Amino acid sequence: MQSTSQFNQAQFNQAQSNQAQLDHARLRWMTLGASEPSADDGSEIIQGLSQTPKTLPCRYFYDDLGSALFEKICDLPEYYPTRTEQGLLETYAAEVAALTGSCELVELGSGSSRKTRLILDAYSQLDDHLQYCPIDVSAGILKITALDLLDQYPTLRLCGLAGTYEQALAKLPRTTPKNRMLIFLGSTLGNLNDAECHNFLDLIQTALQPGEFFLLGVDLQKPAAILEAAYNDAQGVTAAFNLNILTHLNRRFQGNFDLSKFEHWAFYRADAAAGLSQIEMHLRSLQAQTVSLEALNFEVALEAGETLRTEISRKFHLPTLTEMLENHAIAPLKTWTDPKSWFALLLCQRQCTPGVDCP
Ligand code: AVI
Repeated sequence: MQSTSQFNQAQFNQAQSNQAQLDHARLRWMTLGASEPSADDGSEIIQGLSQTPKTLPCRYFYDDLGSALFEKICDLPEYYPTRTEQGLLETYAAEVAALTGSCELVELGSGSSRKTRLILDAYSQLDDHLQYCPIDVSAGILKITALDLLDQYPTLRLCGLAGTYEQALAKLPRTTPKNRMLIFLGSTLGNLNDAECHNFLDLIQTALQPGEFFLLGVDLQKPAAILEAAYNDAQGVTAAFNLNILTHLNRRFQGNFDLSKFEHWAFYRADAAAGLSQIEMHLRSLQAQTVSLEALNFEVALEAGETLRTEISRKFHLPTLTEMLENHAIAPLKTWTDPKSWFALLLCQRQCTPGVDCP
């Protein structure tokens, strides 16, 4: 997922009114891709709804309400990933910093700054002039985080990049001779399919020089009952989050999805032969219906019981993940897991590629 992170409407409004403060002396700001064709032109939606099985891009979860619902999910008793990763960072962030030494920190999908602060605190011990570059598609959210962090860390220099990972990684300025560390937490890697994952790791490989670092948080394979509970919480927050994608599409593309005609469905698909180990979230059509998205001049017919897949959330097997990273010249230096081995934090280092960036 391209995280739009976890903020509510009030914080978003505050960010808008904080616009004037953006000329802060320690802040550099870049809005990327304003002149490029929008990734939000609806073509991916038409494509997803025209294929079998039908799919929707999971980034449409994250309008303001979706982001607030995701924040709630992170605190649910059944949703263990956020608190488990946070525990790993509380315990090991200082060790990560000691292993890499002082670095320029670049966070992809900067998300809630709760986890970021643990990393900044650890690197502040090594460096009086920390440089932190958060990247997020939501400029409003990024501004809130930026101004908040600049307040809290009096010597921090911050470089906010509002845009997609692709845009930001391609244009990331080198402003310091320090090593770079790219940070990608929350197991958002799991929301990418194989091809997307491959493209994403290509970008990481290109954005790092040999010897530089990649800090990655991933959710691991575990019994189906634990996984399915995490995506079918008792309070129904995940169901509301899933259904909200339809509200977002209705607003964004003048659609007429009727939420009462869909139900949330999440299950774990483990198929060793197909190399699949993933939670799938779907919306099941409760009756035969035709839905239109007027702004896209598009109609889709759904059968009773047919589903729209809204998200995959892959659950990783560490040796397989290591192989995939190594295929992109990114080698894990050290991996930490929690006592139940539910979640992993990997500190990786960019290797040189013979013939490309080393002899
Ligand atoms: C953002 N992403 C890593 C979450 C996940 O677990 O795949 C999104 C989510 N979907 C349902 N609950 C949480």
